[in-house]
Amino acid sequence: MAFDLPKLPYAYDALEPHISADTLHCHYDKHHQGYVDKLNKAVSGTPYADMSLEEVIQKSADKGDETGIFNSAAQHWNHSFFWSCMTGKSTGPTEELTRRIESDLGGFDDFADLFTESATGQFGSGWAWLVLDNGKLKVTATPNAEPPMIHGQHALLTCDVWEHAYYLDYQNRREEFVTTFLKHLVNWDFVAENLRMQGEGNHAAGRAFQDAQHDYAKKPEKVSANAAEAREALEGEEAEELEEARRKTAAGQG
Ligand code: MN3
Repeated sequence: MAFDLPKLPYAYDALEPHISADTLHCHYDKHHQGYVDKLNKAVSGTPYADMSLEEVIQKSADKGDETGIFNSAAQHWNHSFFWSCMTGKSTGPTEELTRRIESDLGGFDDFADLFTESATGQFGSGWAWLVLDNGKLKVTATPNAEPPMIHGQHALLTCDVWEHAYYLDYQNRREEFVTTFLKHLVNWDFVAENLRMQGEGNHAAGRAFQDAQHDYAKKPEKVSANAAEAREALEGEEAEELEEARRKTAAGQG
């Protein structure tokens, strides 16, 4: 099964004046499509061709001779996630998010400073993230294609700080791009949904939600239905297995 480019969740000009249609055409049509094409070519005829995108990323990470596959797969995942992190109708963080940002990061202004510092402090190409790490919110930056999942963290929000993400609109002013992103472009409903689904800290919810994220990129109204399905899945057999695993971990056997 070939990997495909998810549909952009908005029109090319929906993020103007903060991100131009020219940037989105170049970034989505050329860069993201390029990663998908390279990935399909590289996995063709290999065991990777039958894996989910997340499995390809986890299994190719840290394998020296599979760097090409890892980079294309991770960049495909990162970009699919990044498109959903933005909206032309950005509001502020939800109540729950505001509370968590306050308790884990000291408040929204501290979070914004930290996120901007991480994004501008990332030398060369990479990504700035808000992640859930061991149940706590954390701000990080990763180099090149690296996604938080390879460190066992759940991505909640990201900003692409490769030059191709902002150079047409902001030239070398990365900081201005990132502060504009935080102020005008973040889809806080998407971030809140990520927090709600992954806060369980378990594999099944994480996987089900990642599927939902792909659907979200294709069809925004479907995300709630998929999130509900993910929660229901936890009430069946998987929930029992997870409970058993949790008990073992708590007893120090896990
Ligand atoms: Mn990019």
